[in-house]
Amino acid sequence: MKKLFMISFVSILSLISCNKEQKILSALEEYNVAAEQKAFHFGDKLDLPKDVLENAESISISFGDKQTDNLTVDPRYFTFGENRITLEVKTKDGETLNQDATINVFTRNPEKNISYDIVAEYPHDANNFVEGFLMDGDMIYESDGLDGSSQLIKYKLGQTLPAMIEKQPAGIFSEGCAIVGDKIFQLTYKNRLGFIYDKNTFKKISEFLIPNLMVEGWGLTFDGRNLVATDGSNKLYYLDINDASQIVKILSVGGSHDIFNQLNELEFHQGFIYSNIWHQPIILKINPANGEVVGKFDFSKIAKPFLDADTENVLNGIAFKGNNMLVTGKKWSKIYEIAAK
Ligand SMILES: [Ca+2]
Repeated sequence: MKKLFMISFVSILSLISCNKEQKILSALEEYNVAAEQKAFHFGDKLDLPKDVLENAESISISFGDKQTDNLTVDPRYFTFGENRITLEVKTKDGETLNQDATINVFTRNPEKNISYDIVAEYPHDANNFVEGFLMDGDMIYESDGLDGSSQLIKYKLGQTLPAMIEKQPAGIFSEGCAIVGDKIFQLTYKNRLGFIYDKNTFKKISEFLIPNLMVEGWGLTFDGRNLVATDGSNKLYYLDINDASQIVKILSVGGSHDIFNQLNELEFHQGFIYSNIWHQPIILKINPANGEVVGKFDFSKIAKPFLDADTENVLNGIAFKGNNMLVTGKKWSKIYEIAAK
């Protein structure tokens, strides 16, 4: 697991013209070393060293687009995960010292390990590099990736032969998909494009540009109001269903010990967002009210034979069949039906 308990201060602009300023800078450096193992939580004070506080006329935190003089990890300014800030220290001598810092914020409550039973297994076409996966009625809708084999398919759960198939041109690498009414939205990985298909005919209706703030296109789901997308970070991007190139809001996801930086395939179910993590056989249960990971499924055992065959054949498919979860992965020959305990 990726653990980032790091806080580092890098001096980018300073007027090291007197001892006091050198003292402040070395105090910050010492603080940096001491704080390296520290995990921050909302409400924590940024306990800057005495030498800094005593010699400062004022200290503020800049986030680039916003600023505060409250030295607290305030959720109005900080998000879960990595926060890149600049500390602006105005000394009593009238000098300004700017210090870049990274503050990593975690949830206070540990996520619950959710136990489960495997209640059924279904076949899955082992040629398919699954990137988007959902169930609607008794049909599975699936978006498969890789250049040259990207496609949108639908098939009845229990069968592998598609009832409908839309092969996509070489050069397109398809990613997550979601159904909104009679439309299927589909993301692409690095093509900066999304597609909208008619759910019933698979006829392409239109395209949209993936918002610039998203690094890449990864997972996609629909929460009943907005599309929700991932881009390989710990962020959920809420997109407008009437213009999916518009971001409605961004929510950072946080764990109690981990920064889950590679949220991938998604599914919204009964008020929660479920996400798997790229190259980890786990699925997170996320509270969309605040981004907290409240639960975690460990699918190491079912993922193992597929990963043994190829380390890229990772778990990457979450759907719901009633209250049971369906789980599959890239080039997996099976879909597992899971009942949470
Ligand atoms: Ca899904």
